[in-house]
Amino acid sequence: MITNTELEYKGDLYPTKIVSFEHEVDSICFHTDNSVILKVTVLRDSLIRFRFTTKGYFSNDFSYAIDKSHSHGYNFLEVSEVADYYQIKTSKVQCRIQKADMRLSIFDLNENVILEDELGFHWEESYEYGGNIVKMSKASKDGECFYGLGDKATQLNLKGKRLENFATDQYAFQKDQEPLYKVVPFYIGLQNKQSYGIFFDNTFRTYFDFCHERRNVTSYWAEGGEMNYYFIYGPQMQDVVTTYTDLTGKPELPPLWALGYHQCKWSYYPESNVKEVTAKFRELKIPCDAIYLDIDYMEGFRCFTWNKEYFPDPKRMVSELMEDGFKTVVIIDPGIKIDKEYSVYKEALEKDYFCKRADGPYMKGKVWPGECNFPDYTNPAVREWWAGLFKELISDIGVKGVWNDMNEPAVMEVPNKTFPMDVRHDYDGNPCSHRKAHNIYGTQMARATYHGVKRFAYPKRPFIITRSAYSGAQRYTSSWTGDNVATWEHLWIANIQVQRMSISGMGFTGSDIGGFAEQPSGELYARWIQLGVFHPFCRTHSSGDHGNQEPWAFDEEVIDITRKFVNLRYQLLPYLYTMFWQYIEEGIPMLKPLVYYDQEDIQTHYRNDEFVFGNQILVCPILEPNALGRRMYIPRGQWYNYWTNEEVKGGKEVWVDTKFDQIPLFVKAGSVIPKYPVQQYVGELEFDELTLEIYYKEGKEKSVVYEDAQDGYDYKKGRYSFLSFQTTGKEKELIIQLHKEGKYDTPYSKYKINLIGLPFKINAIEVDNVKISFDHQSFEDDNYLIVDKEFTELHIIGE
Ligand code: MIG
Repeated sequence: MITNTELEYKGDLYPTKIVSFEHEVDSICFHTDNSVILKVTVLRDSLIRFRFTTKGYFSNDFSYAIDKSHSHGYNFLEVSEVADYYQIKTSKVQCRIQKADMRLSIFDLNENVILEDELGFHWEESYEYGGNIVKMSKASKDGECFYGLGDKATQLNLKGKRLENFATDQYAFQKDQEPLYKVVPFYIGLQNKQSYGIFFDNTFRTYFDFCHERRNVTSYWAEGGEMNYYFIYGPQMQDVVTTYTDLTGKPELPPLWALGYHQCKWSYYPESNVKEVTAKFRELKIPCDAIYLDIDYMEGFRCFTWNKEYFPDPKRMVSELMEDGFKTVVIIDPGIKIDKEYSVYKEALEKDYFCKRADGPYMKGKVWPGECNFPDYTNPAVREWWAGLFKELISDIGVKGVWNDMNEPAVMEVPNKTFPMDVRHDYDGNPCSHRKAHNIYGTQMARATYHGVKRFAYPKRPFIITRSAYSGAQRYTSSWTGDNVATWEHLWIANIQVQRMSISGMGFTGSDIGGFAEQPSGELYARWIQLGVFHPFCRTHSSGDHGNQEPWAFDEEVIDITRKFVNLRYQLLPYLYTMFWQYIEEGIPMLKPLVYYDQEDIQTHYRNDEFVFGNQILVCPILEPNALGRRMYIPRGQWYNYWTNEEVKGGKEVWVDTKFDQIPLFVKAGSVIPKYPVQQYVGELEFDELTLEIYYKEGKEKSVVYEDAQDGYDYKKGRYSFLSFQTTGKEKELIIQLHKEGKYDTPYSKYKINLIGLPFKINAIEVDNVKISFDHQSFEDDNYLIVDKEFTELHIIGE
């Protein structure tokens, strides 16, 4: 294990002087005297890969994280040589590699340093395991800030922190606890208002030190494998994140119901209990789309079996739930019970699909079912077999989603909580030990699960959720933040974790609302649901050890608050779906931390609590008991208080009054916010109007709305509806121009338009240059207009 002295370690080795180089198409290789090779590959003008070997040759180039369909190709590439260094120039950056020591530095085209090696690449030979402990250090200036790295339970800006990436089942984790469930070795640096990113694609245990050990040094290292990293140039953080997300991949659209509210507990059983819970949601009129079955639905925790005493006829139950709008999601763990009578075990044994120890025996570990063997999901044949196991659950029984847990992988009653490190893995034909495969194990399980569920759910879309993940897992699965605790501090943590996941490419994430361990007060639960409805994945879950955590476990007031906020989420579904579409199309994070939203404004660099939901709604949770409001920062621009419609100018810290049934919410001036009516589940109602809430702004603003059939794959053939609204506000008029694309005809025929913040009294309204009859009185009373959806220009004219 590497300790704090990593940078001072005397036995560290360094590249010596460069003796030759060769340039082939997009790659340039530099060779040193002591057999180090640096291969620089220009993938895009703003995306450069650096790969080092100390052996004199490179091993097979293989990564689970990189999406094979990522965009590459550059506009400009020039390699040149001067006395002291080589220079690689693209249309965005120039990279200089010093001849004497292979240290490199990257500049923008105006000669501003973006990132520069301190010691640069160095390594320590690992006598214990073979190979190297590979290390990198970069110089860091005062004022530089750092973001990213996935699920870390610490402040958003990572400056001053040292973090560890080793997927771990971290029950009831604490603030600042390391390591956690997920591994995203990607960070964003922000220096001088310029952003860049580093993705260190190495699945061994990795560490990142952001000016913790030494004030002006940032370093990262791994216990094995290659020093292999990607440099991403911004200078906008937006561009860094979209480039990273493009490189590691984007998901397909989830079914719209997956963006509804989900209810979970460990565990709902027997069937009558499941039905009681679902019926109560309908009775109390709290919308809900999914109900979860945790491990007790199985026969002795054997995956792909049912406890027939609790669930005598799963197919009937699942279809009855479905009739009432509930999709059933079931848990599937990686541990397969060692049991000669159990078909899944027998088959895997016969086919030799379980992980083995270095000397041959199958890896054995205790989890819920008792002693288990574990499929090697890094073997493509095993993944294919695993996918096939979902046939009955999905095709026959009608389960709609699968929840993968314990896939760090977690093992009970052993000090390291996981597999022994000598366990062997196929690693898609690159055999290795668990040291290399550990961090990727959960992702490969979720990947196999995804392919199975997708195959059998077709032509509907699959839904998968995982606890462990490595970069790129977003292509297959959503995720949650694991076993949190019902405390106010954990509400703060959840808010940051989900924002951080969002800018780390894995946006479809949420926390266990209310907390998994322990019991929240009604107040804490209410504050958590008020935040949770603004998280891409929205599920209440609890361990069930301390009583119930359904909304009705709390008093009337909390039930009403829950209903109010879940209703709001269901109204905002078209808005949420649109941001999901921007995520899958362009890699744009669904939640935008303030620093991402406006990096030029240094006030945002250390903010944690506020974030922008989608593009136009500013959310700030209440994170303390007994609050009558809170202080918060409103980013630059014009905003409206969602509750009062009062206008506020941003760029300052303000106090916002709120009642218990509110949190600070602001809408960006000029926005067109689409809303559906409240439904108890997605698709419950047919409706003829799309509500548009239009917030007046002097000047222009653009808003978009994406819709499709809400499930299935027709959207990939162009059957979607994409509306872009351009609003232009003037002193005495408001113009709304609408442009449509796509072949999907939305089922409604009208817009119900709500005009907010008009600074003038309406005199006349024109739709495509034709005056429409307009009843002042009814507008004053109800405050909305009904307009046929086919318009292209709506003109509101003041008196
Ligand atoms: O060892 O399946 O994080 O959500 O309810 C505990 C039981 C196993 C941990 C998961 C949690 C789930 C629980 N699981």
